Amino acid sequence: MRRKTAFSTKAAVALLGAAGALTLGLSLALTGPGPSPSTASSHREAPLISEDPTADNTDLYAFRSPDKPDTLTLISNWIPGEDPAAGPNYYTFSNTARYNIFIDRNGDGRPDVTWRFRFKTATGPFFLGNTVQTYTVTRNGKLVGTGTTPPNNIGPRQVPDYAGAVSKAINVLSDGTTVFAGQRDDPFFGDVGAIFDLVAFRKGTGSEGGGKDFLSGYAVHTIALQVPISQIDTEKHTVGVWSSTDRLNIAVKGKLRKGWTQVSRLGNPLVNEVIIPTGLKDAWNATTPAQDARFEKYYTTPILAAVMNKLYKLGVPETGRDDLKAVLLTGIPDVTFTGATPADELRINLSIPVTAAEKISRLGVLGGDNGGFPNGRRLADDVIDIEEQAVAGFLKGKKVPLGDGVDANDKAFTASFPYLADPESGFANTKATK
Ligand SMILES: [Ca+2]
Ligand SMILES: [Ca+2]
Ligand SMILES: [Ca+2]
Repeated sequence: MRRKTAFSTKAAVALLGAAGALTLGLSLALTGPGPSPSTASSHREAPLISEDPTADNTDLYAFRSPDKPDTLTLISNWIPGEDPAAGPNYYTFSNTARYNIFIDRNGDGRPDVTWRFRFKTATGPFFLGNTVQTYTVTRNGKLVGTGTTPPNNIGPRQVPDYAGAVSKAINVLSDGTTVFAGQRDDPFFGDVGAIFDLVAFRKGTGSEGGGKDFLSGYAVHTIALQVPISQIDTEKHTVGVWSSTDRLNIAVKGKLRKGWTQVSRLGNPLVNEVIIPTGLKDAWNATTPAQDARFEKYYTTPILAAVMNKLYKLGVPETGRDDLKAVLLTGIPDVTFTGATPADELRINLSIPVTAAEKISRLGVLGGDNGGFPNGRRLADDVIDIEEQAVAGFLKGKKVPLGDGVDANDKAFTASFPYLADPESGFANTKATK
Protein backbone atom coordinates (compact mmCIF):
# COMPACT_ATOMS: atom_id res chain seq x y z
CA MET A 1 0.00 0.00 0.00
CA ARG A 2 1.73 2.67 -0.57
CA ARG A 3 2.57 5.63 -0.75
CA LYS A 4 5.16 4.45 -1.72
CA THR A 5 2.78 4.62 0.35
CA ALA A 6 -0.04 3.38 1.46
CA PHE A 7 -2.08 3.26 -1.12
CA SER A 8 -1.02 3.89 -4.30
CA THR A 9 -2.48 6.88 -4.69
CA LYS A 10 -2.55 7.69 -7.58
CA ALA A 11 -5.16 8.33 -6.23
CA ALA A 12 -6.63 10.15 -4.35
CA VAL A 13 -7.66 13.19 -3.26
CA ALA A 14 -10.54 14.24 -1.22
CA LEU A 15 -11.29 17.83 -1.62
CA LEU A 16 -12.90 20.27 0.64
CA GLY A 17 -14.15 23.20 -1.34
CA ALA A 18 -12.57 26.43 -0.31
CA ALA A 19 -15.89 27.59 0.97
CA GLY A 20 -16.00 24.59 3.21
CA ALA A 21 -19.47 23.61 2.15
CA LEU A 22 -18.88 20.93 -0.40
CA THR A 23 -16.85 17.81 0.02
CA LEU A 24 -15.64 15.89 -2.93
CA GLY A 25 -13.20 13.18 -3.67
CA LEU A 26 -11.53 12.13 -6.83
CA SER A 27 -9.67 9.16 -8.07
CA LEU A 28 -7.03 9.64 -10.60
CA ALA A 29 -7.34 5.98 -11.32
CA LEU A 30 -10.14 6.55 -13.74
CA THR A 31 -8.71 9.46 -15.58
CA GLY A 32 -6.48 9.44 -18.58
CA PRO A 33 -3.01 9.94 -17.23
CA GLY A 34 -3.33 7.82 -14.12
CA PRO A 35 -2.79 4.11 -13.74
CA SER A 36 -5.74 1.89 -14.53
CA PRO A 37 -7.44 0.08 -11.68
CA SER A 38 -6.23 -3.23 -13.03
CA THR A 39 -2.57 -2.34 -12.75
CA ALA A 40 -2.61 -0.70 -9.41
CA SER A 41 -4.63 -1.71 -6.42
CA SER A 42 -4.70 0.01 -3.14
CA HIS A 43 -1.73 -2.03 -1.97
CA ARG A 44 0.85 -1.69 -4.65
CA GLU A 45 2.30 1.30 -6.33
CA ALA A 46 4.00 -0.28 -9.32
CA PRO A 47 3.17 -3.36 -11.38
CA LEU A 48 6.28 -5.49 -10.73
CA ILE A 49 6.73 -4.86 -7.04
CA SER A 50 3.06 -5.58 -6.45
CA GLU A 51 3.94 -9.21 -7.13
CA ASP A 52 6.71 -9.19 -4.50
CA PRO A 53 5.29 -7.78 -1.26
CA THR A 54 8.14 -8.87 1.03
CA ALA A 55 10.47 -6.64 -0.98
CA ASP A 56 8.03 -3.72 -1.14
CA ASN A 57 9.05 -0.59 0.80
CA THR A 58 5.98 1.08 2.22
CA ASP A 59 7.16 4.18 4.10
CA LEU A 60 10.29 5.91 5.31
CA TYR A 61 10.64 8.27 8.27
CA ALA A 62 13.55 10.39 9.51
CA PHE A 63 13.37 12.61 12.57
CA ARG A 64 15.45 13.84 15.47
CA SER A 65 14.52 11.61 18.36
CA PRO A 66 12.23 13.58 20.71
CA ASP A 67 13.62 11.85 23.82
CA LYS A 68 17.23 11.79 22.56
CA PRO A 69 17.68 14.84 20.31
CA ASP A 70 21.37 14.11 19.75
CA THR A 71 20.28 11.12 17.67
CA LEU A 72 18.49 10.71 14.35
CA THR A 73 15.81 8.02 14.11
CA LEU A 74 15.35 6.31 10.76
CA ILE A 75 12.36 4.03 10.28
CA SER A 76 11.87 2.06 7.11
CA ASN A 77 8.84 -0.18 6.63
CA TRP A 78 8.21 -3.06 4.26
CA ILE A 79 5.39 -5.46 3.35
CA PRO A 80 2.10 -3.58 2.85
CA GLY A 81 -1.15 -4.64 4.47
CA GLU A 82 -0.09 -7.37 6.89
CA ASP A 83 -3.20 -8.84 8.48
CA PRO A 84 -1.94 -10.00 11.90
CA ALA A 85 -4.33 -12.98 11.73
CA ALA A 86 -2.98 -14.29 8.42
CA GLY A 87 -1.44 -17.61 9.52
CA PRO A 88 -0.12 -20.20 9.67
CA ASN A 89 2.64 -18.83 7.45
CA TYR A 90 2.69 -15.34 8.83
CA TYR A 91 4.44 -12.36 7.28
CA THR A 92 8.22 -12.17 7.71
CA PHE A 93 11.14 -10.43 6.03
CA SER A 94 12.34 -12.33 2.98
CA ASN A 95 15.33 -14.58 3.58
CA THR A 96 16.50 -14.03 0.03
CA ALA A 97 16.41 -10.22 -0.16
CA ARG A 98 18.75 -7.45 0.97
CA TYR A 99 17.17 -4.58 2.86
CA ASN A 100 19.09 -1.30 2.64
CA ILE A 101 18.98 2.09 4.35
CA PHE A 102 21.15 4.86 2.93
CA ILE A 103 22.38 8.30 3.98
CA ASP A 104 23.73 10.79 1.45
CA ARG A 105 25.88 13.39 3.24
CA ASN A 106 27.09 15.49 0.31
CA GLY A 107 24.08 15.93 -1.96
CA ASP A 108 25.31 13.86 -4.91
CA GLY A 109 22.50 11.30 -4.76
CA ARG A 110 24.93 8.53 -3.82
CA PRO A 111 25.16 6.79 -0.46
CA ASP A 112 27.89 7.67 2.03
CA VAL A 113 26.51 5.41 4.75
CA THR A 114 24.74 2.13 3.93
CA TRP A 115 23.18 -0.22 6.45
CA ARG A 116 22.29 -3.56 4.91
CA PHE A 117 20.16 -6.27 6.55
CA ARG A 118 19.86 -9.98 5.73
CA PHE A 119 17.35 -12.23 7.53
CA LYS A 120 17.17 -15.94 8.33
CA THR A 121 14.24 -17.99 9.56
CA ALA A 122 14.48 -21.30 11.38
CA THR A 123 11.76 -23.88 10.72
CA GLY A 124 8.68 -23.26 12.85
CA PRO A 125 6.95 -25.56 15.36
CA PHE A 126 4.13 -27.98 14.49
CA PHE A 127 2.27 -26.67 11.46
CA LEU A 128 3.16 -23.01 12.11
CA GLY A 129 5.52 -20.70 10.33
CA ASN A 130 8.25 -19.23 12.53
CA THR A 131 8.00 -15.46 12.81
CA VAL A 132 11.20 -15.02 14.82
CA GLN A 133 14.06 -14.19 12.48
CA THR A 134 17.74 -13.62 13.06
CA TYR A 135 19.59 -11.02 11.06
CA THR A 136 22.96 -9.56 10.27
CA VAL A 137 23.70 -5.88 9.72
CA THR A 138 26.58 -4.39 7.80
CA ARG A 139 27.57 -0.74 7.63
CA ASN A 140 29.44 0.18 4.46
CA GLY A 141 30.15 -3.51 3.94
CA LYS A 142 31.52 -4.24 7.43
CA LEU A 143 29.59 -6.45 9.86
CA VAL A 144 28.40 -4.28 12.77
CA GLY A 145 26.08 -6.67 14.52
CA THR A 146 23.45 -9.34 14.58
CA GLY A 147 19.99 -9.41 16.09
CA THR A 148 16.71 -11.24 16.51
CA THR A 149 13.22 -10.01 15.72
CA PRO A 150 10.39 -10.46 18.20
CA PRO A 151 7.70 -12.88 17.07
CA ASN A 152 4.74 -11.40 15.24
CA ASN A 153 1.82 -10.57 17.50
CA ILE A 154 -0.03 -13.78 16.82
CA GLY A 155 -1.99 -13.95 20.05
CA PRO A 156 -1.72 -14.01 23.85
CA ARG A 157 -0.99 -17.75 24.09
CA GLN A 158 2.05 -17.54 21.85
CA VAL A 159 3.25 -14.13 23.00
CA PRO A 160 1.83 -13.30 26.45
CA ASP A 161 4.00 -10.17 26.92
CA TYR A 162 4.32 -8.53 23.53
CA ALA A 163 5.83 -5.25 24.75
CA GLY A 164 8.44 -7.24 26.69
CA ALA A 165 9.35 -9.23 23.58
CA VAL A 166 9.82 -5.97 21.68
CA SER A 167 12.10 -4.47 24.36
CA LYS A 168 14.27 -7.56 24.25
CA ALA A 169 14.64 -7.21 20.49
CA ILE A 170 16.22 -3.72 20.71
CA ASN A 171 19.99 -3.80 20.62
CA VAL A 172 23.03 -1.64 19.99
CA LEU A 173 25.34 -2.33 17.06
CA SER A 174 29.11 -1.98 17.24
CA ASP A 175 28.88 1.30 15.30
CA GLY A 176 26.88 2.86 18.14
CA THR A 177 23.55 2.63 16.30
CA THR A 178 20.52 1.29 18.15
CA VAL A 179 18.49 -1.13 16.07
CA PHE A 180 15.11 -2.87 16.01
CA ALA A 181 13.62 -5.12 13.32
CA GLY A 182 10.23 -6.80 13.38
CA GLN A 183 6.48 -6.40 13.02
CA ARG A 184 4.79 -3.12 14.07
CA ASP A 185 1.46 -1.40 13.56
CA ASP A 186 1.53 0.43 10.22
CA PRO A 187 2.01 4.09 11.19
CA PHE A 188 0.69 5.31 7.85
CA PHE A 189 -2.89 6.51 7.79
CA GLY A 190 -5.31 7.41 5.01
CA ASP A 191 -8.85 6.98 3.70
CA VAL A 192 -8.11 4.66 0.83
CA GLY A 193 -11.59 3.12 0.84
CA ALA A 194 -13.32 6.38 0.04
CA ILE A 195 -10.66 7.48 -2.36
CA PHE A 196 -11.02 4.42 -4.53
CA ASP A 197 -14.75 4.60 -4.48
CA LEU A 198 -14.20 7.50 -6.82
CA VAL A 199 -16.28 10.05 -5.13
CA ALA A 200 -15.46 10.21 -1.48
CA PHE A 201 -18.59 11.64 0.04
CA ARG A 202 -17.93 10.79 3.65
CA LYS A 203 -19.40 13.50 5.75
CA GLY A 204 -16.79 16.04 6.72
CA THR A 205 -14.09 14.64 4.51
CA GLY A 206 -11.48 17.07 3.33
CA SER A 207 -8.89 18.42 5.67
CA GLU A 208 -11.33 18.45 8.55
CA GLY A 209 -11.58 14.85 9.70
CA GLY A 210 -14.33 12.34 9.06
CA GLY A 211 -12.35 9.88 6.96
CA LYS A 212 -11.87 6.18 7.67
CA ASP A 213 -8.33 4.88 8.10
CA PHE A 214 -7.94 2.11 5.56
CA LEU A 215 -4.69 0.98 7.22
CA SER A 216 -6.17 0.63 10.67
CA GLY A 217 -5.45 -2.82 12.09
CA TYR A 218 -2.81 -3.69 9.53
CA ALA A 219 0.86 -4.18 10.30
CA VAL A 220 4.17 -3.82 8.46
CA HIS A 221 7.69 -5.09 9.01
CA THR A 222 9.98 -2.37 10.32
CA ILE A 223 13.68 -1.74 10.44
CA ALA A 224 14.42 1.13 12.82
CA LEU A 225 17.79 2.73 13.49
CA GLN A 226 18.81 5.39 15.98
CA VAL A 227 22.08 6.99 14.93
CA PRO A 228 24.23 9.47 16.89
CA ILE A 229 23.96 12.73 14.93
CA SER A 230 27.67 13.39 15.55
CA GLN A 231 28.44 10.45 13.20
CA ILE A 232 26.56 11.82 10.21
CA ASP A 233 26.32 15.60 10.61
CA THR A 234 27.84 17.83 7.94
CA GLU A 235 28.85 21.46 7.57
CA LYS A 236 25.47 22.29 6.04
CA HIS A 237 23.70 19.94 8.50
CA THR A 238 21.37 18.46 5.88
CA VAL A 239 21.52 14.79 4.94
CA GLY A 240 19.31 12.78 2.57
CA VAL A 241 17.89 9.36 3.36
CA TRP A 242 16.33 6.58 1.30
CA SER A 243 15.85 2.84 1.50
CA SER A 244 15.66 0.02 -1.00
CA THR A 245 15.39 -3.73 -1.48
CA ASP A 246 17.54 -5.96 -3.67
CA ARG A 247 16.84 -9.43 -5.06
CA LEU A 248 19.44 -11.96 -6.23
CA ASN A 249 19.53 -13.45 -9.74
CA ILE A 250 16.06 -12.37 -10.83
CA ALA A 251 14.50 -12.13 -14.24
CA VAL A 252 13.91 -8.61 -15.47
CA LYS A 253 11.82 -8.32 -18.62
CA GLY A 254 12.28 -12.05 -19.17
CA LYS A 255 16.08 -11.89 -18.90
CA LEU A 256 18.01 -13.43 -16.02
CA ARG A 257 20.11 -10.87 -14.23
CA LYS A 258 23.09 -12.19 -12.30
CA GLY A 259 23.91 -10.72 -8.94
CA TRP A 260 21.83 -8.24 -6.93
CA THR A 261 19.15 -6.12 -8.59
CA GLN A 262 17.27 -3.29 -6.88
CA VAL A 263 13.53 -3.95 -7.08
CA SER A 264 12.11 -1.26 -4.79
CA ARG A 265 13.11 2.10 -3.34
CA LEU A 266 11.63 4.87 -1.27
CA GLY A 267 12.67 8.35 -0.24
CA ASN A 268 9.87 10.92 -0.08
CA PRO A 269 6.36 9.55 0.42
CA LEU A 270 4.03 9.08 -2.54
CA VAL A 271 6.54 9.95 -5.25
CA ASN A 272 6.12 6.78 -7.29
CA GLU A 273 2.34 6.93 -6.89
CA VAL A 274 1.70 10.58 -7.53
CA ILE A 275 4.61 11.84 -9.61
CA ILE A 276 5.91 9.00 -11.76
CA PRO A 277 3.78 7.89 -14.76
CA THR A 278 2.59 4.27 -14.73
CA GLY A 279 4.80 3.19 -17.59
CA LEU A 280 7.90 4.26 -15.68
CA LYS A 281 7.04 3.07 -12.17
CA ASP A 282 8.98 -0.19 -12.42
CA ALA A 283 11.97 1.64 -13.88
CA TRP A 284 11.82 4.19 -11.07
CA ASN A 285 11.94 1.39 -8.50
CA ALA A 286 15.09 0.03 -10.16
CA THR A 287 17.02 3.32 -10.32
CA THR A 288 18.92 5.25 -7.67
CA PRO A 289 18.51 8.86 -6.53
CA ALA A 290 21.65 9.82 -8.46
CA GLN A 291 19.74 8.96 -11.65
CA ASP A 292 16.64 11.00 -10.87
CA ALA A 293 17.36 13.79 -13.39
CA ARG A 294 15.55 11.63 -15.95
CA PHE A 295 12.31 12.03 -13.97
CA GLU A 296 12.60 15.77 -13.29
CA LYS A 297 9.97 16.84 -15.82
CA TYR A 298 7.29 14.86 -13.97
CA TYR A 299 7.94 16.98 -10.90
CA THR A 300 7.90 20.31 -12.72
CA THR A 301 4.84 19.36 -14.81
CA PRO A 302 2.89 17.12 -12.43
CA ILE A 303 0.13 14.87 -13.72
CA LEU A 304 -1.82 15.34 -10.50
CA ALA A 305 -2.04 19.10 -10.99
CA ALA A 306 -3.59 18.60 -14.42
CA VAL A 307 -6.08 16.11 -13.03
CA MET A 308 -7.09 18.42 -10.17
CA ASN A 309 -7.86 21.10 -12.72
CA LYS A 310 -9.67 18.77 -15.07
CA LEU A 311 -12.01 17.46 -12.40
CA TYR A 312 -12.33 20.39 -10.05
CA LYS A 313 -11.20 23.46 -11.95
CA LEU A 314 -8.96 24.51 -9.10
CA GLY A 315 -6.60 26.63 -11.17
CA VAL A 316 -3.60 24.69 -9.94
CA PRO A 317 -0.35 25.66 -11.71
CA GLU A 318 0.41 22.77 -14.08
CA THR A 319 3.85 23.76 -15.34
CA GLY A 320 7.01 25.40 -14.05
CA ARG A 321 6.66 23.69 -10.69
CA ASP A 322 10.11 24.49 -9.36
CA ASP A 323 8.50 24.49 -5.91
CA LEU A 324 7.84 20.74 -6.13
CA LYS A 325 11.27 20.12 -7.58
CA ALA A 326 12.79 21.90 -4.58
CA VAL A 327 10.73 20.08 -1.97
CA LEU A 328 11.26 16.62 -3.43
CA LEU A 329 14.50 16.70 -5.44
CA THR A 330 16.97 19.33 -4.22
CA GLY A 331 15.70 20.53 -0.84
CA ILE A 332 13.93 23.64 0.39
CA PRO A 333 16.08 26.77 -0.08
CA ASP A 334 17.80 27.81 3.17
CA VAL A 335 16.35 24.79 5.01
CA THR A 336 17.24 21.45 3.40
CA PHE A 337 18.93 22.46 0.13
CA THR A 338 21.70 20.01 -0.75
CA GLY A 339 22.86 21.31 -4.14
CA ALA A 340 21.84 21.15 -7.78
CA THR A 341 21.73 17.36 -8.17
CA PRO A 342 18.09 16.26 -8.38
CA ALA A 343 17.65 13.18 -6.15
CA ASP A 344 14.58 11.77 -4.45
CA GLU A 345 15.78 11.67 -0.86
CA LEU A 346 14.02 12.43 2.39
CA ARG A 347 16.12 15.41 3.49
CA ILE A 348 16.52 16.49 7.06
CA ASN A 349 18.38 19.46 8.49
CA LEU A 350 19.94 18.09 11.66
CA SER A 351 20.36 21.56 13.19
CA ILE A 352 16.61 22.19 13.35
CA PRO A 353 15.46 21.39 16.89
CA VAL A 354 12.76 18.92 17.83
CA THR A 355 9.45 20.78 17.90
CA ALA A 356 7.93 21.19 21.36
CA ALA A 357 4.92 18.90 21.79
CA GLU A 358 2.41 21.75 21.98
CA LYS A 359 3.71 23.32 18.77
CA ILE A 360 3.67 20.23 16.56
CA SER A 361 1.56 20.54 13.41
CA ARG A 362 0.52 17.40 11.50
CA LEU A 363 1.02 19.58 8.39
CA GLY A 364 4.72 20.06 9.20
CA VAL A 365 6.38 22.94 7.35
CA LEU A 366 3.06 23.88 5.69
CA GLY A 367 1.64 24.25 9.19
CA GLY A 368 4.52 26.47 10.34
CA ASP A 369 6.34 23.59 12.05
CA ASN A 370 9.81 23.15 10.57
CA GLY A 371 10.42 20.02 12.64
CA GLY A 372 8.29 17.93 10.28
CA PHE A 373 7.85 16.92 6.65
CA PRO A 374 9.37 17.87 4.27
CA ASN A 375 12.17 18.52 6.75
CA GLY A 376 12.48 14.83 7.47
CA ARG A 377 9.26 13.02 8.25
CA ARG A 378 7.77 12.22 11.64
CA LEU A 379 5.40 9.33 12.24
CA ALA A 380 2.42 11.64 12.78
CA ASP A 381 3.03 13.92 9.80
CA ASP A 382 -0.04 13.85 7.56
CA VAL A 383 1.76 13.44 4.27
CA ILE A 384 -1.37 12.84 2.20
CA ASP A 385 -2.79 16.21 3.18
CA ILE A 386 0.61 17.90 2.93
CA GLU A 387 1.36 16.58 -0.55
CA GLU A 388 -2.13 17.26 -1.88
CA GLN A 389 -1.88 20.84 -0.66
CA ALA A 390 1.68 21.18 -1.99
CA VAL A 391 0.67 19.93 -5.45
CA ALA A 392 -2.27 22.35 -5.41
CA GLY A 393 0.29 25.16 -5.12
CA PHE A 394 0.64 25.98 -1.42
CA LEU A 395 4.24 27.12 -1.83
CA LYS A 396 3.20 29.34 -4.72
CA GLY A 397 0.57 31.03 -2.59
CA LYS A 398 -2.39 28.93 -3.71
CA LYS A 399 -3.68 27.49 -0.46
CA VAL A 400 -6.47 24.94 -0.90
CA PRO A 401 -7.45 22.95 2.21
CA LEU A 402 -7.20 19.51 0.67
CA GLY A 403 -7.08 16.33 2.68
CA ASP A 404 -8.45 12.83 3.02
CA GLY A 405 -10.15 13.35 6.35
CA VAL A 406 -7.86 11.01 8.29
CA ASP A 407 -5.63 13.12 10.50
CA ALA A 408 -3.80 10.58 12.66
CA ASN A 409 -2.82 6.96 13.11
CA ASP A 410 -5.30 4.58 14.70
CA LYS A 411 -2.88 3.70 17.51
CA ALA A 412 -0.82 6.04 19.67
CA PHE A 413 2.91 6.11 19.06
CA THR A 414 5.20 5.34 21.96
CA ALA A 415 7.54 7.79 23.68
CA SER A 416 10.74 5.86 23.06
CA PHE A 417 12.49 3.87 20.34
CA PRO A 418 11.22 2.36 18.10
CA TYR A 419 8.20 4.69 18.67
CA LEU A 420 5.81 2.62 16.55
CA ALA A 421 2.81 1.02 18.22
CA ASP A 422 2.57 -2.73 18.79
CA PRO A 423 0.70 -4.49 16.01
CA GLU A 424 -2.80 -5.69 16.81
CA SER A 425 -2.81 -9.36 17.71
CA GLY A 426 -3.98 -11.93 15.22
CA PHE A 427 -6.17 -13.48 17.88
CA ALA A 428 -8.00 -10.16 18.37
CA ASN A 429 -8.77 -10.12 14.63
CA THR A 430 -9.80 -6.49 14.82
CA LYS A 431 -10.92 -6.23 11.23
CA ALA A 432 -13.68 -8.81 11.56
CA THR A 433 -17.03 -7.14 12.20
CA LYS A 434 -18.80 -10.27 13.50
CA1 LIG B 1 26.80 11.08 -1.26
CA1 LIG C 1 -1.94 2.12 11.90
CA1 LIG D 1 -4.77 12.96 6.06
